[in-house]
Amino acid sequence: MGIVNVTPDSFFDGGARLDPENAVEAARRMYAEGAAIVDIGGESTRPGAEPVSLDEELQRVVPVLEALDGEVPVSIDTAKAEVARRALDLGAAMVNDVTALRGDAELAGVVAGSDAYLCLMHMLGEPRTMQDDPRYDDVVSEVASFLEERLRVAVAAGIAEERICLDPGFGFGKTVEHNFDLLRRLDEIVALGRPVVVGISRKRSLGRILGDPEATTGPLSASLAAAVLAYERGATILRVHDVRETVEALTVAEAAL
Ligand code: 7PJ
Repeated sequence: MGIVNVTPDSFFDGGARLDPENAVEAARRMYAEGAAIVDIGGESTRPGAEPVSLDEELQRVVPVLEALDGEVPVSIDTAKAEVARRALDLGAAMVNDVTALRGDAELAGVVAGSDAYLCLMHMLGEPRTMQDDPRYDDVVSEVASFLEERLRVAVAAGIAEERICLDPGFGFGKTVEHNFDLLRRLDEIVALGRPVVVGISRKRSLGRILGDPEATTGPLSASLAAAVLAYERGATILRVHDVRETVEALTVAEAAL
């Protein structure tokens, strides 16, 4: 899954893709490089980010989806029912909701009324404050219980279980240690029985484990190591910025699995 942020404040590309043409070009390139799907998002969820209005989010993503016109399989990264509705009308195949259906009471119905896939992600707190001293007794079992509960909620709302994938939410209310506990014990998330999405690409925990306590991003090399480990431990979808390199790394990993 290639990442296309249509935001002015992405932690990784600094918002270089706010121009719809840049976003469209990035989506096409990622697809050509081997991404199965591209995740298009108009709301930044990086640590400290403020929410964006519905109008603003629609203005960011709708022109990109219109221009792609079904050319590339798309996941819409949103927690808003109206954004999801518009994106699904424009051909999106998946809804990636970092709130796991806790953000907008109408989102479950929109997904249930479509044939879209849904990604449910774990987050402790909300983006504005989630990195302020997150605490768990056992991060892996708490994330697993949360995802199990959100899966039940989604199925009860009429979304077919076969269309749902789960994501432990690396960096969303987690310390470096929490993130590495989740990667080490990813099998416990995989054991929930649904495809697991891992989004660790370029995240700050990677830069911090390399020795920079102030890092706000991580290098490609570290992202590839994490992707290969996650894949080997059972992840199905890797959400990444560097599609070509990740496809190469995973192709090598697959050949030896
Ligand atoms: C994730 C996400 C993630 C899912 C972001 C970034 C930060 N969606 N959206 N999983 N991270 N499902 O682009 O790295 O880890 S925003």
